Amino acid sequence: MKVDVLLGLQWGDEGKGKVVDVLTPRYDVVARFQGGPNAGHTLEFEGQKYVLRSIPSGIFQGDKVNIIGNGVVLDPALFKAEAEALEASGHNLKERLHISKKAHLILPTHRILDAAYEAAKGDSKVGTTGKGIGPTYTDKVSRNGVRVGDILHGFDEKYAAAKARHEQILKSLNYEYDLTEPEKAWMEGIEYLKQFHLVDSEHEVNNLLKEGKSVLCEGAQGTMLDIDFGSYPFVTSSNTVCAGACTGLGVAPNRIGDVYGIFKAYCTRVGSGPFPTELFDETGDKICTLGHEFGSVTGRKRRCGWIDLVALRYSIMVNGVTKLIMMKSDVLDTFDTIKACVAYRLNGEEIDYFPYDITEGVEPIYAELPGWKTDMTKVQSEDEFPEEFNAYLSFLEEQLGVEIKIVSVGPDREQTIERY
Ligand code: 2SA
Ligand code: MG
Repeated sequence: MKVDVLLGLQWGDEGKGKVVDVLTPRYDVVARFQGGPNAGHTLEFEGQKYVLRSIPSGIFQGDKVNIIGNGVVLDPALFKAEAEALEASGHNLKERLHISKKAHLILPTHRILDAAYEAAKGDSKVGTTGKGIGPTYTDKVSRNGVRVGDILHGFDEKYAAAKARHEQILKSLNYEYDLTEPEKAWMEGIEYLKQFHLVDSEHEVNNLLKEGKSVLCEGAQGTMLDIDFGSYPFVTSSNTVCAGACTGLGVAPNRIGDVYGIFKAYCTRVGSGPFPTELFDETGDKICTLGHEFGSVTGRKRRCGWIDLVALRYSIMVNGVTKLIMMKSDVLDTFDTIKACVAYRLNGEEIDYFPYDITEGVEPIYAELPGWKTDMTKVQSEDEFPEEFNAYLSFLEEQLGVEIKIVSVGPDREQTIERY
């Protein structure tokens, strides 16, 4: 069996939570491979809204195995809060959620370090989610991390050593903090975590594949936030691209099957960093309002702009996307004209590829398409698509070179149309 991967192709918040929830019934296993509580996957069904941060979206379907892979960073306190809320709404987690012993723990001091580093950056802040993501991955790579498996053996010493190191750094930064409450909640989280199946997830995933089980990997954030290929340094600290599923879960590259690439019919970004198609006018505000573009983790207003096909082509390339999924096209239902950035003008020269640096001198070149002016939220099948909407889809497919297989026309599970 193959492992399919679902990824965001823009700067996160493409609507992965919803799609994963639509796709999960087709898989036996759903796994997360990178990121941590900086993700916030919103799912809406039967009138209820849920936000998942660290737990895979397969948790809502009774019979799935859900895996938190080694590439994920886990905050036990936030995990406990998230898991208990799900348990309270009737979802049994303890049997169905398996956590890699190799996943790294976000310590209370990692969160404080995240804030301290941001404060020290002044005007060049990354605008992180403040969840301690960067410092935790830093410790992982510098071989100082504390892993989930450590809670079963020699934990106290490892924790104390890491904490002491962090406190030294915080002291040198003259950063004031109070660890009492966060540490108490965190230790409760550690005890709670012990009730779960802590596993060698690379063995588990490969054994499940051998048994003929199908696996869906659920990416968090987006390709443009990838530590290697994103708009560095305004990125997150993990590999959000498809290859991250291999390293973050222990599946070999030749095991990868379909790569689903999700994008919004427009573009958003939270936090700092370049965004060539960003709109600072009424159109941008209109997209923000109609699209409810506020972060699910920090509540921050998202920056909005037109779709950027130069960046999308780049994302499709580095991920090897085989199927595209377009989200939130209904947000554009009332627009007379819809713009799509097809090339950049970089220092006076027209380019159609994604350049090394997009911080300065990049100007979008737009194609304009007529809007469909139809309430798409009621549409139930592809046959009902207005002519202009079909023309928009064909235009995107031609520009991107991959077929758009799923179109979402509203927040509910039901408002998802498959194309053949
Ligand atoms: P961090 O906290 O170190 O990862 O922040 C670094 C940058 O990455 C951005 N970032 C995000 N941007 C958009 N969405 C994010 N999470 C989604 C959400 C979930 C998703 O909040 O709904 O789509 O997976 C996310 N996480 C990190 C952040 O703004 C910084 O620019
Ligand atoms: Mg989101």
